[in-house]
Amino acid sequence: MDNTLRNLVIRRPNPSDARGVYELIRDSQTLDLNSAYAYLVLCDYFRETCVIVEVGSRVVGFLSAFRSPLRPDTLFVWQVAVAGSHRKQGISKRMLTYLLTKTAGPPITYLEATISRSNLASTRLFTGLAKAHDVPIEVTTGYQTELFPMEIQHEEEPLYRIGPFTPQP
Ligand code: 9YT
Repeated sequence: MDNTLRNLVIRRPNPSDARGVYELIRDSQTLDLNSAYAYLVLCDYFRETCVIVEVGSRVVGFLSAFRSPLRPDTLFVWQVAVAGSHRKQGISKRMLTYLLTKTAGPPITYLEATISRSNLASTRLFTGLAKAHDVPIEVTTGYQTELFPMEIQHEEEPLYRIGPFTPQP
């Protein structure tokens, strides 16, 4: 095992993490870079459903999610990012497991996320999660390219819906 994982800390974020999160997403080159302010709000108001992984003082992983206001038993996973230097070590799976097992409030019955076809890491993460928990996974239309500004030519983002998970005893 990579010895850096022994120094790995997985925790909820706080506003002081937002700069490191912004830089992680910027350097990932696979995700949509949101504003620095958006990451501040996520690390502050949405910290109960977000996860940080740090090695030493460096943010190497970030997962953002929130409960759907319309369906509180459903968690929408917004972004999952792992630094290039720390990929293929199970960090994204550990963040998702942390989210599923340590999120306060009503049990999480469904996970939803949109994943572009080029985001193979997240596709594998979510299909693997459904298989590991032996729960259904449904892929539907999600956000089509036409919903994004023409000039950015954004990939379509199919919607993945996983569940129902049975509540952990
Ligand atoms: C699960 C995940 O990382 N989805 C990414 C959605 C979108 N392309 C974004 O926010 O980067």
